Amino acid sequence: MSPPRLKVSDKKSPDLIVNLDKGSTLTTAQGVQIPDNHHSLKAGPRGPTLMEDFVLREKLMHFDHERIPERVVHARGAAAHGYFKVYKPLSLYTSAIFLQDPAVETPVFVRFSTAVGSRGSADTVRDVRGFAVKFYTQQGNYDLVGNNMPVYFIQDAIKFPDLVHALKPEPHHEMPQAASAHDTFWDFVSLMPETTHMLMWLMSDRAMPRSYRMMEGFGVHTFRLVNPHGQSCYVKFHWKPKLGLHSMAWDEAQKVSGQDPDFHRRDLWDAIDNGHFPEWELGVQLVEMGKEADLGIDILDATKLIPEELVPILPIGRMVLNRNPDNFFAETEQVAFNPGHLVPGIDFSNDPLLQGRLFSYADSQLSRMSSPNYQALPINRPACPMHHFQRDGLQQPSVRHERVAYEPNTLASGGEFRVDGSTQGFHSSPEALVSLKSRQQSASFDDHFSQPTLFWNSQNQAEKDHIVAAFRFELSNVKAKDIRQRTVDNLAHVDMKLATRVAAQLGIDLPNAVAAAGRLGYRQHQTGSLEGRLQEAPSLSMIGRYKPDISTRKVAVLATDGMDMISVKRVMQELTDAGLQCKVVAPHLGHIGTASGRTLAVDFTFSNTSSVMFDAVLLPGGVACADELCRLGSAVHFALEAYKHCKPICAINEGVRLLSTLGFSMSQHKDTALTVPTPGVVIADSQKAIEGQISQAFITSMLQHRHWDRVNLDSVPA
Ligand code: HDE
Repeated sequence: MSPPRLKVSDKKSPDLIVNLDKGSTLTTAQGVQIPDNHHSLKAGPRGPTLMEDFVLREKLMHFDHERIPERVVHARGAAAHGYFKVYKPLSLYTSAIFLQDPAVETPVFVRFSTAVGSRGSADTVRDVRGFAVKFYTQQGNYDLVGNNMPVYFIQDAIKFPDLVHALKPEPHHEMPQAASAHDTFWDFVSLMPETTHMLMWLMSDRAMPRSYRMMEGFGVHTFRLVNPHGQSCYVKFHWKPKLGLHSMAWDEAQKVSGQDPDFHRRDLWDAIDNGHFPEWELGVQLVEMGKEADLGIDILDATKLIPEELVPILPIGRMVLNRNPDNFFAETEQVAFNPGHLVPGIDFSNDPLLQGRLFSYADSQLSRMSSPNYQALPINRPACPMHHFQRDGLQQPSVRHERVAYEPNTLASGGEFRVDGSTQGFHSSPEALVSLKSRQQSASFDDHFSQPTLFWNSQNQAEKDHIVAAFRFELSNVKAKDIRQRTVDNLAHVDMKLATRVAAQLGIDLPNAVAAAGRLGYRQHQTGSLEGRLQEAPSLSMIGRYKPDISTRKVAVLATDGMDMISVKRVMQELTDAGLQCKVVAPHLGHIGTASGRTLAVDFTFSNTSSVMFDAVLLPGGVACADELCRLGSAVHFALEAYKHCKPICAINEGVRLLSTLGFSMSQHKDTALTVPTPGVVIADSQKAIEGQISQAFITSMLQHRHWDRVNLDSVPA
C-alpha cells in the first residue's frame, strides 16, 4: 500500500496516530512503513540479531517504558465520563457558575478506587472506596476528591505517611495485598484512638459495596461556599446513589475476589455499555458561620461527621455517568485529581487534614508523570480557555507561537491582566488569622469515642453482628496478642458489649477500658453538646436505604434437561421486564432440553461461574431437572451459598428440593401454594408462576437486596 499523502498543515495536527483499519500498514513512531512485524533483522535466518534493527529497538524501547508508577494510594480504580446538572440556582450560597443554571450540563470524569491495594489487586476487598469527581466547569476544573465513608482515620496530615505505611503490605515480605488484617495496621490504629470512628465504618458493610453504582460519596472535610457578596458558609458534600445503598457479605466478597478480581470495574463498564447509566444526587449540609460550635463537634476534625438528623442534606443536583473511557491509560490512569482544584465560589476550611492534601496531590502527580505538563493532558486540561505564561518543561505538548512569556509587557498584549477584582476570578474567602505558631491540636479534637458510639447505636442487629465478625476476623489475623488486647480495650470506650463480643474469640483478656484510658494517645474531652445528646442517627445505618429501582441486578436460573419451561418462562419474562438480567446456568454450554420438548440457551456453566456472581437465584420446577441438579454438588452448593449470602431465592415446585437440607419442602407449603417461609425465600407451585404471582413476590424480596435477618446461617453447609 502506498504511503498516505500528507498536506503540510497536517504536520501541526496534535494526533497523527490513526486507528489501524484492515489493510492499513504499520509504521514506526517516525512514520516509516514496516513490511514485517513478526521477524527481527538477523544475520541469516539462524544468526544473531543486528543492532541496526531500528524497528525492533524502537518497539522494545517504547514497550519498556509503558508503565508509570502507580498511585501511592488508591492505585486500583475504574472511571467514567458523564455530566452534572444543578436543580436550581444556588446564588444565595455560592458564586460558582456551574451551580447556577439548571440548563447547563457540566462534563465530569469520575474515578472510583480502593485505597490500599496495588493497581492489579482485587476490587472486592474490605477497604474504603475513593469517589473522585472532576467537574470541567466554565470557570475551570473543580475536583471533589472524596470517599464512600464520611470520616477519615486521622486528624492531621502529618500522620498520613504513618497510616499508609502501617496499612500497606508489610515491608519485609510485602504481604498481605489489599488487606488491613495484619499486625502493622492494627498496631498503629490501636495506638491512635482517633482512628476508632473510621474503624467502625471500615468494619461495617460500607467497606464491601455491591457496586460502585450503589455506594454513597462524601467530601469528608468541611469546605466553604462563598456567594457573590463574599459571604461564606460551611459545607459538607454528599453523593446519594439512585440505585440505593447495597453491600456484599464478607464471605461473598472474598470469593468474588478470586472469581472475578475486576468485579466492580466490570460492573460499572457493563452498566454504562448497556445504557444503564448510574446516577447520584449531590447534596449539601450547610452550616452558618459562627453557628458551628452549636453542633458540639469540631467541624474541622475529619474524624467527625455532622449527622443528617442535626443538619439535613439539601439536594442540589444530579450526576449521570453515561460514557466509558476510550482508553484506560490515557484517561483513568493519567487523570490527576487534586482537592486544591477549586473554582470561584468554593473555598477550603482550616481542616488540618485537608490542608496537607493541598500539597500532596500535585506533588504525587509529579512523581507519577515526571513533569508539570501532566496538567496539559487531554483528561486533565480544563474545558474553558486558559491563558498563562507557564512554558516548556518535560514533554511540553503545545507549540507556542508567541515571543512574550511574561507579564507585564509592552511587546505583546500589554500590561497587567486582572479580572474585575470584586466579581470575577478566584478570591480566597477573607478570614482573620491571629495566632501563635505552634505544633498543637485544639482540645476540641479530643473526643474520639462519642461518634463511634453513635455509629454503633445506630446499626441494626444484623449490622452489629457484621461489625463484630469483621473485628474478629481482622484481629484473629493479628499475631501479636497485645495489639489485639489494646484494640478491644479501646473498643470498650465505644460500647462494652461490642468490645466483649469481639474479645470473646481472640484468646485475650476481657476488654479493659481503664487500661486504654491510661495509654499514650488516649484523649477524651466531652463537649456535652447537642450532638452529644443524639443517641441514634438512622441515617448512619444502611438498612432501609433501599430504592425501588432493581434494574441491572443479575438472577441465576439453574437449569438442566427436563426443566419445566412453561412456568419459568413467565417468571423470566417478568423479571426481564422489571429490568433484571436472567442468566441460565447449566452443566454445559449450548442448549438444554425442556420438559415440553423445547430448548433453552445456556449462558454459564457451574464451572465457569458461581452464586457470588449473582444477586438472586431462581430454581425451576421439573422432576428430571430437580433430580439432576440435586445430584450435582455444584448446583446444590450454588443454591445454599446464595441462601447463606442472604440473597433472594425463588423455587418453583420440585426446584425447592435444592433447599431441602435447609428444611424447605413443597409439601410443607402445599396448602398455601405461594409462601415466603423465611426472609427473601419464595416458594410456589407452577400454577402461581403462570398466574404471575411468583415474580411479584420475588421482585418484592429483591427490593431489599439482601435479607441479613436470616437466622442460623452458620449451619448452612456452603
Ligand atoms: Fe488522598 N491521596 N490523601 N485522601 N485520595 C491520593 O493522590 C493524601 C485523603 C483520595 O482517583 C494521592 O493522585 C494525603 C482523604 C482519593 O486518582 C495522594 C492525605 C480522602 C484518591 C493522596 C489524604 C482522600 C486519593 C495518591 C491526608 C477522602 C484517589 C495519588 C492528608 C476525602 C484519586 C494521587 C484518584 C489519592 C494524598 C487523605 C481521597 C498521595 C496526604 C481524607 C479518592 O496524593
